[in-house]
Amino acid sequence: MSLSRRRLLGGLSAIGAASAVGIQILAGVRGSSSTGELLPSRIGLPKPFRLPFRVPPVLAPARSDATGDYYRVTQRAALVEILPGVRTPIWGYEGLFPGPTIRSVRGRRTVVTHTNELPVPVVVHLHGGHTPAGQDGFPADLLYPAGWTGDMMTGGVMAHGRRDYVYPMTQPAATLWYHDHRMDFTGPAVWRGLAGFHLISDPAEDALGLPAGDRDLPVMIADRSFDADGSLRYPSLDPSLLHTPGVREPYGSGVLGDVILVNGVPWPVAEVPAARHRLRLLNASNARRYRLTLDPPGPLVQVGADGGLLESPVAQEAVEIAPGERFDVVVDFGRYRPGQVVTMRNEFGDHTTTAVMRFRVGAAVPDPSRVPDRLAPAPAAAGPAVMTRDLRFRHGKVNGMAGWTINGAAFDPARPAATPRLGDTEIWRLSSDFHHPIHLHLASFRVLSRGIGGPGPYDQGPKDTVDLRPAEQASILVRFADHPGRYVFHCHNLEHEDMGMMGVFAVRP
Ligand SMILES: [Cu+2]
Repeated sequence: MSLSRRRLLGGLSAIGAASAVGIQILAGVRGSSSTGELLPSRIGLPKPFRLPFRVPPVLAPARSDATGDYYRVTQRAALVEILPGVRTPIWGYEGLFPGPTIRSVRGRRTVVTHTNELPVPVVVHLHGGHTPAGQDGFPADLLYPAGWTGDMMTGGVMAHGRRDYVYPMTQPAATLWYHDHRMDFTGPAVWRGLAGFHLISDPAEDALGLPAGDRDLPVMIADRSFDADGSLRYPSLDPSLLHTPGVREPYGSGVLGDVILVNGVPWPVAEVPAARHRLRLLNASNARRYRLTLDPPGPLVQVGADGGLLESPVAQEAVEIAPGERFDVVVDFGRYRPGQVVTMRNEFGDHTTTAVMRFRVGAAVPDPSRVPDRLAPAPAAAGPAVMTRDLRFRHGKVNGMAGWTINGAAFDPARPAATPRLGDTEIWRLSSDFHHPIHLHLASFRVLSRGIGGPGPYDQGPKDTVDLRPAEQASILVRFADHPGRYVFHCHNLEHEDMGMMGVFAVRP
């Protein structure tokens, strides 16, 4: 009785929000698993499963000392081949999409010196990092290109040409990623290629015996669309990405591409020996959600979530993954016979977006890996929550235009929506109108509940992004433990983020 009433009310409120903005948002949400609108490519697309899977190169440190490792990354424009025989201009870390993978070891400080050779300011955010505020990539802390003569934004910390991002790396092993986070322009900048993996390992994880080395595969899934000239198609109001933020309607609900890229390759094929592999699944799409399954069916044994290892492995039949989320899974290709083809599908897709990638299983080989029943200790008991905050993520007017709001307000870098005290534990009750994957910087959290039920099957372990579905409420338990200062939380549908759906929390020392 109460459940159906809740459902009815939830449905009504979603319709109410949509009717206020007309049919465009409804079109992006009706019967769909993502909030967004398909932007079709205007160029012939390759057949899936023709191109080899590749792993992004691992960046070597420029130098190391007793306590840390020092890296250099230049952000620059480049021409790359994504579609066979087609040149595509991108913006990339080291001119690559995805950027090079950075591998940190827990306890060793990591310093990344970023040089900006792009024609716009940039901000680097280490997504999932427990990072001091000044190093976190606050959206107004801009790194301008050297010799910049254009407008300058006030209210943030600025740098010219290059700056260091210093990461203490005191947190547990986890699959993190780094990407652009400039206020108002994150969506188009990430779409053009500014995203890469940053993996943290630690001795406790190494000792587990999980698949390692070339059986530990980062898998960045991102949808994109291509224009007739081979460029990445994106509906920016201002393609210079300098003055007017936002996208043309009907794409304000989110931009969905029709090409599924895995580590920058359309629908690739990986040759894998018949042994267990660890797949570090990352959804780096702007707005698309995926429901990933294997065909023929086989379990995706989840060992980790956004912020690190689960306490125990969980055999998932499918993985539902929203923008910003990571799922670490182990797939045992030893279950298949040599020569067999295993396809990773997206059950939320249609037409070209139902396929993700393929594995071709090779010969049986010795497999020393294992998936132990215990992966990580139970999380330290957080103190009792000192308060509960309600945060409502909804469509709304932003500067008189259709946009996205938190508790009715659009992003204002100068006005914190929350001021937790360092060390405090709080409950945040998040509610949605449409799909909103909500990401908190700085802190990992645990999902306590969804609606009147417990956490969902994809909410386990340490999280930094929770996938809210339309007209849903989730409660999360978060401890603001590591650093004081000014951080953001936001929807990781990047079009929503750019069009207002971001807030500041300031951790009081
Ligand atoms: Cu959103």
